[in-house]
Amino acid sequence: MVINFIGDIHGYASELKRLLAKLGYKRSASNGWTCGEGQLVFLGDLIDRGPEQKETVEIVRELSDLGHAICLTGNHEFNAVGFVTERVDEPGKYVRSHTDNHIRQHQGFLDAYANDAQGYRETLDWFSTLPLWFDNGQARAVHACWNPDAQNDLAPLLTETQSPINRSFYEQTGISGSRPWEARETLLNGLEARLPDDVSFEDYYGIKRRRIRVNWWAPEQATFRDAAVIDDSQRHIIPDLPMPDGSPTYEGPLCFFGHYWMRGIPKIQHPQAVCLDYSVALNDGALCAYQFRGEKSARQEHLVWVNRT
Ligand SMILES: [Mn+2]
Repeated sequence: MVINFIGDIHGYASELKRLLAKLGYKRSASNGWTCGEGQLVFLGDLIDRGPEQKETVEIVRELSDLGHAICLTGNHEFNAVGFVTERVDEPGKYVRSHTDNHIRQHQGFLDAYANDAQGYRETLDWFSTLPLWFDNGQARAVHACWNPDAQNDLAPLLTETQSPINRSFYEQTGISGSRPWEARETLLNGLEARLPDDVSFEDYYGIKRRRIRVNWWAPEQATFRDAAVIDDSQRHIIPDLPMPDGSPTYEGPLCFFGHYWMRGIPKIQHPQAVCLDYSVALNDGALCAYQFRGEKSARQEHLVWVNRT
């Protein structure tokens, strides 16, 4: 059994086609898809940022419809649906608010479907069915964070295959501060921890922060500084204070995730938890996959990637 897990694409369809070709998947106009070994699992974030968002969606959707692929939802697919889903707690507002910043982040996607209202509707309908995580007993995947508590909290809103039962998933997880909202944030945007009262730091952009993104997979992180997901060049700005509840460590079957904008040459950082997001939307980024063949620990030689062109 082979499962090819594929990281965040963000509208870079050319890189996706090159990566798929490396994995043995190629499409010709006359014969359709020639497929590689096994199955594909996309880790979400197909859209926003890149120049070929519609084509990216079309490729992944076609492979899914043919039964070759499963596509998980990322925070960007959730937000695309949330952008047109009215809030039940504040009618007239949307689950993904229409701030200038949110519109700017999403404009490329809206533009891609500007002359295709039907395609836009069908794409959002498809996004709204995408599962939140994958687990076949030997390997697991989620967009940002594997978290059983959050998964239990969302279970009433999901089918047996972890897809939203209907739009109520988007409504309930769109109620700010609710348990479903927190759970969905954890799975799709990652785990965060609040710094002690009165403690804050200024991030790279000079914005005052009271929370850090927690590295939920690495073992033995005693302090906020150790546990923060941040480039090592910036790590010194995080307070070096103990985390009162300790930090989580991932144990279990091999788990694949994206979301975290890793930089540099793709590498296995933890034997059980593998990030496949290597920032293809940046000039020096890469689109990365992992070929899982049933092994218990991740192997560097199973990583496959293409660099941005
Ligand atoms: Mn993401």
